[in-house]
Amino acid sequence: MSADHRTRFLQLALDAQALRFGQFTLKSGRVSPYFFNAGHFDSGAVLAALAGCYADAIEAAGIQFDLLFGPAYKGIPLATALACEYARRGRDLPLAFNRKEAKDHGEGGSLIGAPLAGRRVLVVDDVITAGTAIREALAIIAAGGGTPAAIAIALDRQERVADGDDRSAARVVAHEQGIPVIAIAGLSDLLAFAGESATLAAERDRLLAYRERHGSDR
Ligand code: OMP
Repeated sequence: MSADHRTRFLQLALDAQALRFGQFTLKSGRVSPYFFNAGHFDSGAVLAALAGCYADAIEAAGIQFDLLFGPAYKGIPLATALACEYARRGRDLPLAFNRKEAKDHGEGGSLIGAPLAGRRVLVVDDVITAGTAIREALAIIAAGGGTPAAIAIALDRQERVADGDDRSAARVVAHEQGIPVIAIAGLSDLLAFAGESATLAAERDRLLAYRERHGSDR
């Protein structure tokens, strides 16, 4: 039996240097002791292993959906790898993504791939901090006539949606949209993982201090 998808994912992210420790200024302006960059899942074997982690997390959540959507740019290879993983597991799912640039010739429009209309859409993205990127993706799906079924992300940073509001961004998005947010792992899993690793003791302390300041367990 292979390890739990959380542990497999965190080890994979560290090995691929998709998960790094240091000092990083986030889109929100918060200064974080860690950063998750899904662009470092940059080979076929690594993406295939990552897709296995997404599929396990999604299966454990037991949700119903019939199309995979990868928001540009980072979500595109993630949703594509996941579609291949589902095909390997015996389920051939339609796949769609968007382009960021407007196009006025050729096939036109900002949506590429299978039509969204009338389908229950699983959004596949990398990370949620304050929820801004995922809200943009949901608006694109609604404009395409799809119905969001759930959001699958690799990492939930489990941060407060705003200073002074204790709720987590993922929880607020889930509540607003009435759909689940499924994460392969969250900051709490990263803390547990770091707690079992002698080499990550100092990082764990910095993660704990960051969670104290910006984290949410609601
Ligand atoms: P929100 O839009 O605030 O949810 O943040 C998600 C986006 O932040 C991602 O799509 C990235 O552009 C970026 N980001 C990361 O990729 N990794 C992190 O660990 C943190 C962030 C971030 O800036 O918050």
